[in-house]
Amino acid sequence: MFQPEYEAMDRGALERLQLERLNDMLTRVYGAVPMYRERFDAAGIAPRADSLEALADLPFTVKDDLRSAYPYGMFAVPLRDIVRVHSSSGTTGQVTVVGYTSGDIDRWSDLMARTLACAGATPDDVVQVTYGYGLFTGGLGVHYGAERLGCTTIPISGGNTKRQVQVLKDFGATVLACTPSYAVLIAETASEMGIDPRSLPLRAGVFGAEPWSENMRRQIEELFGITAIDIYGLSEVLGPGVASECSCQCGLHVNEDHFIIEIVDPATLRPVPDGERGEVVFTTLTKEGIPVLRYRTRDISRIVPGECACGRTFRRMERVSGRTDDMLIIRGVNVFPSQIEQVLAGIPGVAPHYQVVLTKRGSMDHVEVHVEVGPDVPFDEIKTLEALRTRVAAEIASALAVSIAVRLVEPKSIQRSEGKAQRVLDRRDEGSE
Ligand code: DLL
Repeated sequence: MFQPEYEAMDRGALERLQLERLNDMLTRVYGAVPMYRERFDAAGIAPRADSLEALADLPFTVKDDLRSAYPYGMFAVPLRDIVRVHSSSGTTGQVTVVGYTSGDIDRWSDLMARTLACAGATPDDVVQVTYGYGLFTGGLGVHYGAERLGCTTIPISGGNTKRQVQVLKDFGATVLACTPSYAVLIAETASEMGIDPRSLPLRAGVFGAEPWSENMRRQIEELFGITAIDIYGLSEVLGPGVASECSCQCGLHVNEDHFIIEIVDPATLRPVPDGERGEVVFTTLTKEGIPVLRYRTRDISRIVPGECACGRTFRRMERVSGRTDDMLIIRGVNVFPSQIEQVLAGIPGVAPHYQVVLTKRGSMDHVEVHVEVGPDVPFDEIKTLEALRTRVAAEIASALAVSIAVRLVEPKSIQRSEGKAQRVLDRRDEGSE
């Protein structure tokens, strides 16, 4: 552990620390952020919590609040105290901007050092940081953590996949940090270059920034011969470093000394009991630049009940199955792309590249999953292909309890991403098929 004095803290002491930090945070946002002051005043409530349970009665923050305050309206300190800005990827609309004080950068570095240590990294490791550097939080976030832990850090950023492979090999990287979909592309590219990905010195990967399934994890572990660790975070709350798996791979420990996690029912917005799925909500306790109170992430997860064998006392959240924005409702059944991925990644003959394509057929929405066949499947053998298509459709129908049209497509025809993969393609406004 990087900071056992916090990571393995007694729960009672941790909750006292959370409450103290929560009240400090409430005082700060009430004093400095007009939106919060107005919200508390309008509701006639004081910016105080007498217990952690009282948090459930305080106002939420949503992405639109940050958009309305674009760019700096929700900062809680003067701009001269902000030493860095980042912004969210803007996949669901206008980007949002977040600011960090030097204290925030310092704490973020510690949290990312924790994350890497949680994944089993030590100062002896060589970390290849393939997340994008720039406004995206992934690159610089992992970078500062790797340096804080004392690892040898390779700041290669994303892209130029052949070079990634060459550097992995020549610089002897032992830990790879990138999105899981990019990890698959790196493995494929290595094979095309005549380099067996299993022959690389890599021993672990810290993958995140997009939803991925357990079967995809096993595939990546198999492709490279490594331990693949899930890391989670979002720019509005910090960036990476909010929660991460340990080597038990049984849920992501939330850094509860810096964030309070709640899981709420997206319909009633009331907290659900531990173990039940719902929308993840975070309150930052120590962020100075842009603290957020009860930020609704739109990510779906649940608290994993019980204690973890690793000795960390921070509660765990289950891997995020998807975002409410990406959830499809197909004939009344809620479906996340990651559930489709889980099925596909378990079927031999199909590659781990897929897209869910939405179109219009007359006035009806039509959903079709496009799945790449593996390189070893003869794409011109109609019978073989039809048998594979039928199997994929049947396995999806049995796992998801709803049937979805499946189209097999040629190897390499689905667009690859060097960052977050686009799993849902909405073509409904391109006219009827
Ligand atoms: O993706 C921060 C990050 C960078 C996390 C590198 C992990 C590694 P944003 O661009 O603001 O920040 O996107 C945040 O990405 O709300 C989730 O929907 C999704 N996401 C992030 N990590 C995971 C994960 C970064 N491990 C949004 N599993 C979040 C599933 C994830 N979804």
